[in-house]
Amino acid sequence: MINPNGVAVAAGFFDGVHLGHAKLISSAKQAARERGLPLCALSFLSHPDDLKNGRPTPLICEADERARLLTEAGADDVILLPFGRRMMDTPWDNFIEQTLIGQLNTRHVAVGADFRFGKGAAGNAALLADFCAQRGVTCQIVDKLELDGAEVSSSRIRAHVIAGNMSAAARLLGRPHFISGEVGHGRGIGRKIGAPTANLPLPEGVCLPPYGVYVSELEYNGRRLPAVSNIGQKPTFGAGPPALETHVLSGPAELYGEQVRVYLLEYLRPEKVFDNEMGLKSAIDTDIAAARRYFKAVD
Ligand code: RBF
Ligand code: MG
Repeated sequence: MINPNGVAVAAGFFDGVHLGHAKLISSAKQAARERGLPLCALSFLSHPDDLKNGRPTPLICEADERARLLTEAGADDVILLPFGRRMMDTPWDNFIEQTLIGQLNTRHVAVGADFRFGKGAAGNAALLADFCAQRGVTCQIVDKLELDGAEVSSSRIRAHVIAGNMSAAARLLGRPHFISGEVGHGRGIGRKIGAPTANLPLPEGVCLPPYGVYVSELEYNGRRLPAVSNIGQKPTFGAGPPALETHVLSGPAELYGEQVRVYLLEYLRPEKVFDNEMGLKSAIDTDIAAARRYFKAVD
């Protein structure tokens, strides 16, 4: 893991890798380039609050997607450290000494102005800067990004997602919120009623928008296909396990076993119980028409 020439490190949890995180990563990348260092994004596998609170914080995205997004934002390397009792009980100065300097050979470090770290969250940006100065490590403290009169933060985005306010979430993320996973087999009912779907199980530990129907895009193989999705338990057919079902507007997509992202662009309506398949079919036809209008309008 150790890099003989040293690395620049951008440290944070980076849930969702939103526009504020992108600003931090690109500032750090610039500083790294000036020093001829690779930029490493340093984050954790699980959220530090999980241990403190004794329950998981619902995240904007899972760890593997967080790593992918950090790379897309400009990190040359991503390190996700486990966050267990030992890490939680590590004093802030030991974290700098052992992890940043000892393990990673950090020569430059960038953090957000509200960065807290170490036992009891006693470490902050000012203490980090002081300590680094004594060790010949340069330190960059990046102000939080403000947008529409408020700071961009993961917790604000989570609240938008949970409320189904997808356009507000997208504004702060710099892209629509997505759910990713491997397409599984359905029961073929969708095909029978003229709306075949690619189905994803709902990931655990991720914050979800309300059950209902959304204008969406299915990303597969680097292409984003216009679609319409239902999140829920399809109560018309006796409430199964919660799933995300996506119907691609341009035709059937056989994607069983493929890894996809489904971007949720706009909430259309709540999930309903219909008396029969005909009622559901006509509602889905209306959803498809609404999605087509959405894509026409934004073209
Ligand atoms: N199932 C329901 O029980 N109620 C709904 O309101 C509902 N809306 C849907 C809207 C769309 C656009 C799609 C693609 C599916 C919807 N479903 C709904 C799920 C549907 O029952 C399911 O796709 C088929 O049963 C095939 O699994
Ligand atoms: Mg299906």
